[in-house]
Amino acid sequence: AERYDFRALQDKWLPVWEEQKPFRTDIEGDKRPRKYVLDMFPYPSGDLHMGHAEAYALGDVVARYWRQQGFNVLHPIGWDSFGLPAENAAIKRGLDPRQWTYDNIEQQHSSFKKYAGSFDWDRVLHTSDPEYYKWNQWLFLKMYEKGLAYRKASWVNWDPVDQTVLANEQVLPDGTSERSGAVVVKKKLTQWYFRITDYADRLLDDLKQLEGTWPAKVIAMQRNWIGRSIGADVDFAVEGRDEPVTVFTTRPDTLYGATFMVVAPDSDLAIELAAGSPSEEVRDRFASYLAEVQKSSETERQATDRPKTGIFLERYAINPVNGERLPIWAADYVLADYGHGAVMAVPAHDQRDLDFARAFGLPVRVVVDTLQPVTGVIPVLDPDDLPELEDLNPGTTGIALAGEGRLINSGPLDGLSKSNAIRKIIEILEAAGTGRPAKNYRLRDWLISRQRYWGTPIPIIHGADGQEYPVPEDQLPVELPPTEGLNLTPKGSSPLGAASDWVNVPNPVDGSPARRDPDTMDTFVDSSWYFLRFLSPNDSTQAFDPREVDKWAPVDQYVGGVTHAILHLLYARFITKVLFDLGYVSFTEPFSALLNQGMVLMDGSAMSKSKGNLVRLSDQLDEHGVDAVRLTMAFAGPPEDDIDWADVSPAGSAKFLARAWRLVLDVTSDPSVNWREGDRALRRQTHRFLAEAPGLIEAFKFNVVVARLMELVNAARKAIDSGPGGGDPAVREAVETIALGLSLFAPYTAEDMWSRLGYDASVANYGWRKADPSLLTQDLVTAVVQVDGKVRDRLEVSPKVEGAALEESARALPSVQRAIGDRTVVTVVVRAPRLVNFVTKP
Ligand code: ANZ
Repeated sequence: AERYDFRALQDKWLPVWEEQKPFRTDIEGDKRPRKYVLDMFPYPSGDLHMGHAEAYALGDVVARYWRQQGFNVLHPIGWDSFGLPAENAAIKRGLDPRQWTYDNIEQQHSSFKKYAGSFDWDRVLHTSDPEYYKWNQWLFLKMYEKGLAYRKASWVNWDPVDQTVLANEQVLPDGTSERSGAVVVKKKLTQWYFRITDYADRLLDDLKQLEGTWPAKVIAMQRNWIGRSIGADVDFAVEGRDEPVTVFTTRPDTLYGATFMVVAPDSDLAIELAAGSPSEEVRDRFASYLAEVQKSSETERQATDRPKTGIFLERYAINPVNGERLPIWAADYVLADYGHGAVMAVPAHDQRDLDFARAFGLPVRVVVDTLQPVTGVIPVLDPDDLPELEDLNPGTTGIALAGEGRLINSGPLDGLSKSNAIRKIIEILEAAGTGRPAKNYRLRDWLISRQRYWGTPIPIIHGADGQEYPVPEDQLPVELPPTEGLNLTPKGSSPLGAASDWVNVPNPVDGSPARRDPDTMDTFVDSSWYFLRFLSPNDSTQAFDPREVDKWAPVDQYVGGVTHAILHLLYARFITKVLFDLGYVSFTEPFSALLNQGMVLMDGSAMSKSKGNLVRLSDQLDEHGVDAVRLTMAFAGPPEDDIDWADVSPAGSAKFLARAWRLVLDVTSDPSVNWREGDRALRRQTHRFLAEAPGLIEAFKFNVVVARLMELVNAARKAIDSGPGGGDPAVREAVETIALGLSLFAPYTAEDMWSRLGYDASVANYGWRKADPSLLTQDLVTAVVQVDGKVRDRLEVSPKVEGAALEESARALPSVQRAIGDRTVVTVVVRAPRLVNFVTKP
């Protein structure tokens, strides 16, 4: 007999799909409802790996499912092909980054095809193509016009290994670079930014629209990243300075408890205040402190368990409500680019301030009595056991009183609760012109310039007059110059600055000598809008075609790793809102639903070459076949969970696929059979699968669907071998259903089964069959009820009825009661579900 041979199936069907393009998205005249299913596009670093294999297998289940449900599905793929790894690889190997990038793309492209992703191969895009990045430049110019792209000098995260700036999002919690692993330092540079902070409220508030369709974890991460705080700005006059210093506080109610002020050492304010200090020693100590501070990361600076350091600047601020003189310190726990880079320190009620006050012997004044309840019932405690406020003195205990209570030592605020005190103090400050309500965000503007070659050139020309001149739109794209003669080795300024033919250009306004901006854009710009480009990838006249956008966008289902929970998703949400404001799209959220797949691990930890636990996808595919690997990914568990490759069995998957495939060899009926004549028990199981699988797929319970398929395969095999046989119409019906179900997970096997079952077109485009409701209700069987061996009645009962229940129902029948009369029942014979016999004697 024929054997299941996955290699033969792959060789047979790949060229057929290549030729027939079953997944080309028909654009004109297709009346089906549309679904846009998008997998996060890959970075072309080497060949596909196990992580890709998982992500794209799961995304493909969703795409194939909606196609099967009668939707016109757009499922595109492309490459996120600019970026540092290509450039670093190029430097190491002495290649052009283009060569490394496009070689890898070619390899991944053919691997993807073999992996049978149901992509529309006519829509491929690469972000490093000038035809693509031209539109990054267009987007930049649109944002520049609106003041959403701007340049400023500021302290930036600097990766000393890659010699480039990093976005905050690229600095790991331990202060190292996500890219190179180096400890990130601060450096002052003039850089391009996108004004994402203007959108902070909308980025936060619109998360509500995504509840239920995005993982709750991702929503929470976005919310924390944006980090909105509500409070007040308070102005403090500073002795010897004309302008007051403003601080942001979330606790203006504690203003009477402020005992000193702290400024961020790396803020312009601190530098100015130190320069104006009367003591030369202070100025020197400040300078060396600043140098020290610049070596530490923001995360380190905010760590609460770190000993507090700081310098007293010998300057004084005046508390606007009581005229007290507050010493001004510079300390690194205050950050330069949050709020105003300065805080009013209230050590009694803020732990960081308290740690600092205790380290430097500064006064602590309690202004909130946390023992006085604010609302609700007073706890019934023995008055003698009540602690005294003095016992809780933070100056002694070292524990700040952060809780609620009533205000004390606070003049007009005394006796008020926190929220009433906040309201009252803001009123007082506003009346005096020394304060106002304020909001702050953890989110900073998006730093988009990079001093590297392999990215989108920023379309700005710097005139000799120091002004910025946007490159006129009809001169886009500003193409990257060739690498010949350029040294790509990182050195802190862009290599493009040395491309003299490229960088020296006439001023677009008056033709005078001018220079191009040499920086390139963060590649997160490229990926912030690529989902729109897929809708008209070859349009040379616009970034995207609004008619196609109307048809397809936003993305119905986005699939990708949780590693992108913040960066990419936040930027894409931001750019979508910008495009909405500019009138280019009519929606404000790019991705209506999001599925995060887990990671593929090995023996409990992430795979890596250095750990020696790398499983090569190509080896797995050679050994088990594409379908078995894909099926294993779907069967391993809920998609959001990690898969430990040591715990799963691709060999088991391959065996199951062979068992399923062999069924077609034993189907001896032809496609014109009448289903209704088939074996009822097998039909019931088939139709239960048809009824349940769609809901399970939509709930992403892919593993459960695979388990049900395994049961159905067993049932069909049993029907063939020891039931009604391979000619029964129900066997054909079951096996066709198995092929339809398998087509979501194991496209080669399913396609081959389908064709052997007598169908010409691809199983992927056949559709789904509706379950017959009459086969979904439970069948009843007839139980015969006898008295002394004589049939007295019949009962319709479930085939699974229990003996006792059957006996009870039988005994309750009037016909049986009548037959028994006043005789005594001595024995009851019960053969559930078929028979009950009451044996009596007078
Ligand atoms: C006085 C105060 C009293 C504060 C109190 C808190 C508790 P979030 O919630 O993170 O927004 N702060 C303000 N600017 C800062 C900066 N640049 N670097 C470090 N800390 C800064 O925190 C806001 C609080 O963090 C502000 O409220 C301020 O301390 C501090 F019992 O002001 B608070």
